[in-house]
Amino acid sequence: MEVLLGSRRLTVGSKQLGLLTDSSDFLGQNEQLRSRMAADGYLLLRGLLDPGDIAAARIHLLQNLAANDQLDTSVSLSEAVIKTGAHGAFLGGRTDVSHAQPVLRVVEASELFGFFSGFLGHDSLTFDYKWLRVVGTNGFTGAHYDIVYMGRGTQELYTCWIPLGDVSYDLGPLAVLVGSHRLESYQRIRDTYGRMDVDRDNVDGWFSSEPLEIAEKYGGQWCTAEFTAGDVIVFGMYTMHCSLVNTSNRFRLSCDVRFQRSDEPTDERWIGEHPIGHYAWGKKPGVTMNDARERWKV
Ligand SMILES: O=C(O)CCC(=O)C(=O)O
Repeated sequence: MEVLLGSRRLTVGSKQLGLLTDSSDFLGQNEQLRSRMAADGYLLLRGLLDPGDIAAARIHLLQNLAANDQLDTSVSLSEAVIKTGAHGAFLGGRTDVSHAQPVLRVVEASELFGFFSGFLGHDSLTFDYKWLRVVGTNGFTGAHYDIVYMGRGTQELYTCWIPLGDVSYDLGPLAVLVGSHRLESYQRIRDTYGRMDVDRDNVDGWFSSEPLEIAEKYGGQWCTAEFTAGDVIVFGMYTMHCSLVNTSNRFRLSCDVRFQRSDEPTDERWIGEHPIGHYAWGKKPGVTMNDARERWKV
């Protein structure tokens, strides 16, 4: 299967783009899950969530997109075919859409709290802000560490990426740069880019929009997978990740959420009735990542 990673056309299952390892068999075995996370930087957990709940959240979102004239309604709504001229949207926040009951039932599912409480060895909490994404044709996310967006609380914070429906390769699933969180060759990136805060520093958030460039220079392997409704992938703040390019004519729907121990400090931007979010980032001309990387020598 050929896919697009940035501008590079790659074969899934190759040296440049491997397959994610499924850790679902370890569910309930928290020591094993922690070792796997320490080694790989991520956990792919298939079937953690109820596919029926995912379907209900998906329909809710699709109805909203249809009402906003974003979908080709000559085909079944469930296909999420993009209306000519319509684009993707970032529907993140604590909004009527992200906090509608069917969506909340997925992104704050008891299975997620149960998983994280076991994995973290303590009651868990989740940020009120939800990163709900509707990704259109040619849309993708560049390679980055999440710490640059949400690093003001505990560093023992985890992202959980939840596809709202099946995500085949052509829809642009998540990809992870295995090794980027622990290899010595990434130390300087962790010590420079990894200490950045986009609101404080007003630098681009993506380390690169050409993910392969990073692996070629610093090592590790990009890995991805097709996702089925109910699957999730969990990863830490220093795991470089991105998405493949959506090369289809359908929207890719997903939501990424954050979990941590409830007794650790939280990043105030993402908590509360009206999370303030990125209050400064991008509000005035900032530093490009190219300039920042030149300065950091990475
Ligand atoms: O869904 C995407 O395209 C990107 C998701 C992401 O960057 C994240 O989950 O942290």
